[in-house]
Amino acid sequence: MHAGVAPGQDTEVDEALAAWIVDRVRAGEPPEAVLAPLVEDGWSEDAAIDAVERVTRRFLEQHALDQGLPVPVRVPAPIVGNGSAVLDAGDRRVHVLASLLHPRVIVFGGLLSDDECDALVEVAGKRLSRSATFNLDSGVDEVHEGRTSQGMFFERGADALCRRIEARIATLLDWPVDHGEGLQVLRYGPGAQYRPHHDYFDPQRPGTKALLARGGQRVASLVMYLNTPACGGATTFPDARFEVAPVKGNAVFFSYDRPHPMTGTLHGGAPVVSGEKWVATKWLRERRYV
Ligand code: PD2
Ligand code: ZN
Repeated sequence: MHAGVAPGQDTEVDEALAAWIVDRVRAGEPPEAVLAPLVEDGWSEDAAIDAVERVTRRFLEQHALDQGLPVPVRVPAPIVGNGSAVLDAGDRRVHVLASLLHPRVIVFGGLLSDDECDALVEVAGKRLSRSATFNLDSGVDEVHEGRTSQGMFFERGADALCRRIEARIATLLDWPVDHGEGLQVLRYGPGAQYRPHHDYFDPQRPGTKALLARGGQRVASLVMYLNTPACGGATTFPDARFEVAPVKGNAVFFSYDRPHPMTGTLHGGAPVVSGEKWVATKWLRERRYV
């Protein structure tokens, strides 16, 4: 079968075995097919999984470095067993309405109740100001014609409602509450939009270092729709030619395992044609966000 594994041997992976694992993974073999021969050779299932994950991660890291690309990191993801359409988010069951592997995008149904949406709009509505964009060259927030919404930030854990939603998101995405930024609420009036952008911080820009010191990169975004606009306001993913219609209580999640356009997560908020659009955005960081 392959070299380097003696029966009963548990966690040692020699070069020949590592090369065999990488070959199988690169050939697109499913995880079971890579694990089975190891288990047959006397590995425990846990040790085999650990070895395959370790070798694969090391290969991906080296491959990224060789290509001059940022190294991929672990990202938030719902625990989806057997393609289930309903997920347990702790205090609420959330539907999976659509799922794309590349870019990694999931549309959730019923993440927030109508009352929760209304309450966020009510509280945030009193504290809105014109949305700014952080300029990574100058290090200051600036108003930008590509972003014509109004918005405000809650501190993480600001009130009972924020804490409840944060805990639900943490359960749904299997990512600790303390790795998340506070909720941002945005209001788009007629004609307002958010031109396509990436949510991660560009590693090449001078202002990025200071932002990374507070919890590392952003690795995922969750845009929750707090109302259903009369017309327009979809969240668009131009690379995937995919757009998500804003529907009250639903949400679109996307993750990016490295700060690079290859993740395909360029996205924007299309102009609102009539009515208004309200969203709450949650950004998740690699590490504890302080
Ligand atoms: O409101 C949206 O649809 C949207 C689109 C793109 C929000 C964000 N980005 C964001 O908050 O980052
Ligand atoms: Zn965005």
